[in-house]
Amino acid sequence: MSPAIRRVEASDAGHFVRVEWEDGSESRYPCVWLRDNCQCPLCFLPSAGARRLPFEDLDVNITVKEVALADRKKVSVTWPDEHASEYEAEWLKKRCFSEEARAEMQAGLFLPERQYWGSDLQLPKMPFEEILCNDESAYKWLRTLKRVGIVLLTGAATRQGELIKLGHRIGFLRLTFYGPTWQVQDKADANNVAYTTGKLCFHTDYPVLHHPPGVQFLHCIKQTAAGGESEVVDGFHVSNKLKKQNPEAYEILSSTAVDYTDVGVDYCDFAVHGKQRIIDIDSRGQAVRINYNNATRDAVFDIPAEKVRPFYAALKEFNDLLNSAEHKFTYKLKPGDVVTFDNWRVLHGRQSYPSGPGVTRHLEGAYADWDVVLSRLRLLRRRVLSRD
Ligand code: OGA
Ligand code: NM2
Ligand code: ZN
Ligand code: ZN
Repeated sequence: MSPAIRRVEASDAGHFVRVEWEDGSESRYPCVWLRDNCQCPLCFLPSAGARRLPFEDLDVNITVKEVALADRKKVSVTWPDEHASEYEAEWLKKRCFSEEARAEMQAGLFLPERQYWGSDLQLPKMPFEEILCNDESAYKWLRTLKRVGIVLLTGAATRQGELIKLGHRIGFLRLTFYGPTWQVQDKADANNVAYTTGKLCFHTDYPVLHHPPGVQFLHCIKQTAAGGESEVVDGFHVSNKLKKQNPEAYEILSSTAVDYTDVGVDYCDFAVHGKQRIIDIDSRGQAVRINYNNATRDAVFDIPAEKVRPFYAALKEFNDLLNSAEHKFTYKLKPGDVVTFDNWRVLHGRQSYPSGPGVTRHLEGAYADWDVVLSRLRLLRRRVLSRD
């Protein structure tokens, strides 16, 4: 149901258009924004859903000449140069500048809701096959992945290539220097600590990249009898705890740029260097990405010597909280399991396992970007919700 308009008028010396809705509420639209977002074919290309109007042609001090209401569903504006614009009621309503309306729109676009967890995690599980062929299941998968940060898919085949199917399901995978997909197994002259039988302490993958992969998939093809258990921890939940318990440590970790390095050969040769804050925060101080891999943290450290020990002390506090029994969740992947998780939020690790003759444990891994995953989520939501 589109909302009806009761009245429109120019206000603030023609710098705003005021819309009074049928329910008595009102919205105020700045004229520069209205002119910028004229929907006429000269100013807007509907087939691309994009603006044609060059910024150079926009008068940032523009005022309306005339504003009128057409059958309570359309606002028409005439500008001083006689250019005419029309705006649908529903289009305007969605773009209302009130704090509540903006919060609602942003929540719908970016799904910021978080369900924090600790050792009590009820690991969400769904059949692999189902999310490939059923839109509702795929939608639920991605919603849960965003809200909880981890979903286990079960019943995949125990051979390579299953993650390529997941890639096609969302759109495409993220290529990195380790290849389109990569094989986690014990390798001679390993180019990464992940490719040994050693323990992997809690980490996020690839903080050396300035845009680390948002989502990670790990498909268990073969699992060792002894060892090799997986561990996960909610990095956002632990960050909140750290902020409360030790604001100084939180301040250090959320402000110090840490150098990361990764040099070697895999998909092609690489010499990657990057800088990241271990706890990345938004303008309100909330953690939005964890960038922490102790293995690739560089010996090069671009801070004054006096600040080094306080930094290590802060990291120790964070690392201890990550590893506390209260926060970490332990499980063991079975062949055919695919764990999918938010690599910006969830830190993961694995127990060591005995090095065997031959390959005793084999995971195939792949990355995706949150932009791609959220894009698929929005399209699935539209399809699923318009069905009933
Ligand atoms: C990795 C990793 C987990 C595992 O390859 O980065 O975290 O269980 N692997 O081997
Ligand atoms: N692998 C698993 O940051 C990292 O080096 C994570 C990446 C090798 C693709 C490991
Ligand atoms: Zn126009
Ligand atoms: Zn990893």
